[in-house]
This record gives sequence, structure tokens and C-alpha cells, in this order.
Amino acid sequence: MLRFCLVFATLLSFGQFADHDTFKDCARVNFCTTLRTRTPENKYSVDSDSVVIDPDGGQLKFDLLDTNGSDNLQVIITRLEGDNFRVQIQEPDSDRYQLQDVLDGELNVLPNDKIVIDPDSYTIVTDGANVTIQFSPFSIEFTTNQGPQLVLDGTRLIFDKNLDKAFAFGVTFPQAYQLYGIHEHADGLALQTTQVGGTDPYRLRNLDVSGYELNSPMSLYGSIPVLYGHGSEATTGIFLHNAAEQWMEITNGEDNTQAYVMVESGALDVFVLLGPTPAEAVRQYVGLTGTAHLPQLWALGYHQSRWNYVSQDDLKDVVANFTTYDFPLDVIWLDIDYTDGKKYFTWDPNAFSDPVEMQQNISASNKRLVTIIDPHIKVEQGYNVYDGALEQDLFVKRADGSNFEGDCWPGLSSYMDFLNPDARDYYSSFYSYDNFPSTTPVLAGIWNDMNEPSVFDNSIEKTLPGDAVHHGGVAHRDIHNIYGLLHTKSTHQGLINRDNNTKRPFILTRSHFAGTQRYSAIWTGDNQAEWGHLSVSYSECLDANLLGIVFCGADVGGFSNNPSEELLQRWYQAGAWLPFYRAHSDSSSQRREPFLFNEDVQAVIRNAIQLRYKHLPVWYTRFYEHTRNRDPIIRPLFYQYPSNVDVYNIGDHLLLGDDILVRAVTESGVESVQVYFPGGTDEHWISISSSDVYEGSGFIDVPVDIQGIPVYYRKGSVIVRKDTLRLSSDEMVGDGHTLHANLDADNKASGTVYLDDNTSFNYVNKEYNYLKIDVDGTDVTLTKIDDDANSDGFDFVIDDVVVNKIIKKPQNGIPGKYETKIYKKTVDGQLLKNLKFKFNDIVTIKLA
Ligand code: MIG
Repeated sequence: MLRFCLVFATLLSFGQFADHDTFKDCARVNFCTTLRTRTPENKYSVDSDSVVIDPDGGQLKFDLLDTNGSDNLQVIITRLEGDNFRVQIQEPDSDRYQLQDVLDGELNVLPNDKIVIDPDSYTIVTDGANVTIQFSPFSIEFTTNQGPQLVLDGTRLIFDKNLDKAFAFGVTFPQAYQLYGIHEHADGLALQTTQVGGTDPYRLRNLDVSGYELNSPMSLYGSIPVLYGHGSEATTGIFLHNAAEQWMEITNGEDNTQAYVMVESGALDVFVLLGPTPAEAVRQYVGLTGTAHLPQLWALGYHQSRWNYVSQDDLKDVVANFTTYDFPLDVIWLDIDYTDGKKYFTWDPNAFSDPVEMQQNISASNKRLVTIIDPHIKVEQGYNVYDGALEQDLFVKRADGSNFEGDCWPGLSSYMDFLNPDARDYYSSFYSYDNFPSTTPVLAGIWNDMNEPSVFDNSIEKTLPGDAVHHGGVAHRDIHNIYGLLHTKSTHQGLINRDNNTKRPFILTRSHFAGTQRYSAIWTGDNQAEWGHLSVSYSECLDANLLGIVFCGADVGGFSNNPSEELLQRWYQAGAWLPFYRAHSDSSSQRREPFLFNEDVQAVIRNAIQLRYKHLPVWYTRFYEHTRNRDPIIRPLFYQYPSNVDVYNIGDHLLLGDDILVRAVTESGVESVQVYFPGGTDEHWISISSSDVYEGSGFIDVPVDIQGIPVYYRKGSVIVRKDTLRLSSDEMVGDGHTLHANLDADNKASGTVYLDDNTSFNYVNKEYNYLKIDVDGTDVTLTKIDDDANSDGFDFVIDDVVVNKIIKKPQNGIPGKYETKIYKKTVDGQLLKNLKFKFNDIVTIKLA
């Protein structure tokens, strides 16, 4: 049996290229082929008699007349807070599925207090924007102070009864040069131009694509239908609130940046984001679908996973070796191997005969456990999860009304119908300590995999068929892309209930959609141990960060196949700067836990992980600021430097917040790499591994060795670190901080730091300490940012201050130099850690 499993697993997961027989291109999808080649026509005009202005409700409604007379449509334009708009277009008698569960709460609708009525147009006028509805030919044009920004173009609006519920629409971005967004594709950061005869349109249909290929518009596991049109003057965007299969034709270029969106079913429901900066466009989008809550601190540490830790002894050994070999570790993961016959919420009685003891063992060295729970349920009478769901009728159905059954890990399986609130409640109850036997709080988080959902049947693209039926008679095709979101929603509720709402849940999901950030972190699925996959991990997670899902990572080392030692080291170094930091590997790959390598390799990997831990206060503070401001945690260069056209395609650099610049090394055998330093010649970037300082003047060739990748602090920043080396985040809680102050020309630097209980939701009730730090020469001033926050118990303890001062300016691409002074922890003879920062405290510390 074991032998059979291994062979089976190998066949399934091995592959250098995606399976194009199974996963379709546009040419094999009827609605895509038909809509893609449709010639634009002036088909629609506004029926001026039909316009209804509803000033209180903020809506404008009107009919579109089809010149052929048959296919009239209705349009509703709603004005939302922040000068954003919603456009809904559908047939007058439409029974299209209206998506639920995705938006974060109620929308804030604003009244249309000014509408200019002309003979051939209407214009909604607000402080920041004009929205002009042209009657004939029909179009909706959004104009801001920076000029025309976005046009919903009537000539490519298609509702075709011959294609059932499929529709299409076009958007042009008059001021953009480049489109970004529409996660998830294994592609560069900037979207490619697609065209008939060239690259296929980008597809958004959540699929279990093993062995996926790079530079490809193929679907992967998640879909976020958000597009940003970006130019040097302005950034705008659209969010298509629709979870059916979609294809997007992309055209980039000055004066001609546009997208043509083809959708299988559901509603045409578009939110327009008017920017005008990338930061504002992102905030507008995240305002619709919500922020991530803070993770528990440990979730930001290093995670060790592998398919297959085969027994409790195997697992305990791995954990023990991390300690023996001095590698920090917060979480050890169990893949499907721990279950009894792939029945989730059970343990294999032989290999995992004493899960409680195993959890105690893990916890003794301050580590935690995460286990996998998939959404398919083994069809087996006597398996309680199955029996109850069968009895309460909670499975997805076939078109004929019988329960859908398909093949997956356990053999024949049925699929929880997470669209049904009762199914979500039912499933969530299995996470309780009673219902998931032998679990303790050491089982600190859950991994939801295979939730596209995956079905082992290539004839249906390895997922549920579109005509499968959900609660309320909803066709699967209408909600396909939110199946994983609803799975994590149920899991999230389960963990909240399990711990009586005292702990912030940690969930990792493979399938995702707009709004997933409210419940779960994501990873990029089954990547490969290849340099190109290391590089794409940056562009994929940067993209996710622009689209609200900030907690993103990729399997460190690559899931399939075996990385060279060099690639593995580079991956540990780069992965340390993505929000989610987990090594994971396929069951058929060789083991590659860091302690298995020679001492030189170990030292490099240890350094990479330690550097992650030193920056935990930065990560935690950025996550908090995300909850507060909706900002991405990691950012591509164009986001921070939007008018610099040279950085539009750079996807292998990232900024953590705005003060740390990282360049992944994704090339083998190099002694130097090109690093782009942004910000102009007045901006300076201080290397953390040498005494070099670079000016923000573009690409500079920087020497590298295997010890590290290029990382820089921005001049004028204070980076708050914990530099005492420990073996887990728990062990660091009592440690003091080291401020790394990077002085500017005026000898000033500033930053922020956030502290709380690392665990609970009390921060929502303002139980935290959030401080602004200002360094001026040798004075350090700490100012509480929220007067009304209760910081009792969250003292900010400073051990020492590292002051970096530029002593030779960089010039003409030649690096300058900085020197470092370290100031120790005395203030008027007191230890800094005895200081408490209470209500309104401003404390000035003289550095000795
Ligand atoms: O079809 O649970 O992406 O991380 O190790 C493979 C086994 C199923 C896919 C996940 C991968 C995981 C594996 N799973």
C-alpha cells in the first residue's frame, strides 16, 4: 500500500510543464472563442426618457436600447464613498446570480447632489470626479482632476443570448501605460499584452494546476478580478464583483491601454476605483473587500512543512533537530499523511498514535503545529463528518439532484456545500477540541488545501462541473471562484469558536478570491525547484499585496523536484522577505530540512532565518498598519515611485513598507547583480551587509556573495529590530529592541512601532502601544500615536540604538560610506526597560 501511494503521488505531482490537455486555452472554451473575436459595434444607446435620478440613494438608472431592438439592458450607477462608483448592467428581467459573501459589510452610498443634464449626455459631478454618460453611442467616462481616466466602452458591451449567460465588456484607461493585477498567474508583475494569434487572454478560474508554467496567462488556484491601469500621472482600477470563469484580453501602451473582459455567467457588476495614486487605488479596493486582521506573532516566524512527515516520531525528530542545529522555528506542519485514510478531523492510529503527546513535545520547545484539512469528504458510512453532512443534506449536488461524488485523496468523496450557511456551521464545528479528537491549543492553525475544489477527473478540468448545484439551486459555475473563500470562512469561524474568540485564527488557503484576506493567508501552490519559480514568487506575492491579500508566501525551495544547494540558500534569503515564510516540499522530492546540509550551507540558511526574526517587530508593525490604513505590506517599486516609468516592470525587487528595499537573487553563479535604487539622487539606501550607501539613481551593479542578498534601509528611517537570537518568537517576547536609526543630512530619522498581546483581538478595542519614534542627533523621542489606546502591559523596551550616519555621499552611481555607532541602554542611569509610556507621554532619551 505504501508503495502504491508513493507511485501514485509521484505521477500526480511530477511535471515540468502544465497539462494543456486538461487545462483549456481560450480556443477550447466556447464563450471565450466567440466573444474574443467579436467586432466592436455601436449597438447601444441610452433611452433618454428612461433616466431616473435618485439623489438620496445615490443612484442613476437608465435603459440601453439595442439598435436591433431585441436585447435592451438596464444600467445602474451608484456613487460610493471616496468618489468610487459601481456600475451594474443587466437584462430587464435578469435572473443572474448576484454574488454574496465577498464585500466587507455594507457599502457607503453617497447622494448624487449634482447632475448636469445635456441633450445627449448626463454628468454626475462630485468634488473629485465627473462621470459622463454619453447617450449615443453609449459609454460611461470617468474623469478626475487629472483628466479622463477610465471609460466603460459601449461598443464592446455584449450580452448574447446564444451564449446563454455569457457577457463581455471593454474598459479603456486613457492615461495609463501599463495594466497590473488579476491575481493569480505565474507571470511577471506587469501584465502582458494578449491578442489573437499571440498570448492567450488571462484566465480567472480557480484550478488545481500541478506543475504550472511561467510567463503564462493560465489560471492558477485563485482569482482576484481587479485591474489597475497605471501611468505616470494617475492610477485607476476596476473590480469585477463576479465569481464565474473570466478571461481578460490585455492591451498595454501609451494612448491605448485597455482590457476586454469575457465572463461565463453571473452579473456585470463593476466597481470603479479612481485613485489617483496606486496607494489610493489600493485603499479604495481594500475598502470594498476588507483588510486582513492581525496575525498572531508566531505566524510571522519561520514555518517548516513537508509532504510527508510520516509519523509522530519523524515529526518530533525534525523539531528536535531545529533546536540541536540552532535554527529558529515557530511552526511545524502536517500534510495529509497524519489522517486516518484521508478522513479529515481524524488521526492515523498507527503512525500518529499519540497526537497529544506529540503536541506536548512540540510545545516544550515553544513550537506550534498546523495540520491540513481539505474540503472533500470521504464517502464512507460510519465516518461522522460524512454521516452528519449526508443526513443534513449539506453536500454539493449533481444536476440530477444526487450528491456529487468524485475521486480525491480518500477515494470516492463528496464536497461540502460551503455556499450553504448550515454547511459552514456544521463544518466549522469539527474544529472544536471535542470534535477534532486529540487536539490541543498547540494545534494553532489550519491549512485548507485542494479547495478550488480539486476533483481527480481531468475531463472536468480537475474541479466540480459548472452544472453542479449548490444551496438555493445556485449553479456551481456562478460561484466557482469563491468555493475556497467560503471554505476558509467556515474554518475561520471554527477556530474563532474553538478558542472562544480569544485568538486570531491562522489559516493558509490555496484557493482564494477577492476578500480572502479577511480569513486567511495564501501561498502560491505547487511551484518548482527552479530559479524562475523563485523569481515569480516575488511578482505573485507583490500582486496579491496590491489586491488586498497581504499575507502571501511561496514554498521555500520549490515544491516539486530538488533544488541545488545554491538555489535553496537563495530561496531562504529571498523568502525571508515575503510575508509568509514556509519551506515545503513534495513527497517525492529529497528531504531538505536545513540541518541536513553541510555547515557552510547551514550557516547561510541560519543567517537568513535569523534575519527574518530580527525584523519581526517590523513585520508585526506593518501588519498592524495594514489593518489601520489598508496598505500593502510588501510593495513593488512602481507603487512607491509611481511616476518613474523605469520601474514599471520590476518584479524581483520589493519594498517592505517604504523603508526596506530587497532584491531577490534569482540568478545562479553570480558575483554581482543589478539593483534598482529608486527615489532620485537625494534618496540614499544603506546596505545592511556592508558600509556602502547607494543613491536612488536607478540600476547599479552591486557585488553579491552567497552570504546574503541585497537589502537596504532608506535614509531617514528608524528600523525597529529584536537582535537577540532565539529559537522561536515566543522566546523573544521578553527581549528588548534595537533601534537602527539611519540618519538623514539633518541627522534625523523616524519610524513607528506597534506592540500588543500578540494573540487576541483586544487590539480592536485599542489595547496596544503604537508609537512614533523620532531620532534627532542623539535624542530619541517616543510619541504615542493614539491618545486613547491603552498601552498597559505593552512597554516598548529599548536595549540599544544603532546609529548609521553617512560620512561619504554616493555620487554618479559610485557608492558612498556610512559609519555606525552603537549607544547602550542607559538613561539618567536607568535601564530603558523600566520606562513606561503612558497616556500622552513624550519621553526624550539622551544617548550616552
Ligand atoms: O495534489 O496534500 O499544493 O502543498 O503538499 C497534491 C498534498 C495535494 C497540494 C498542495 C501541496 C500538498 C499536497 N497537495
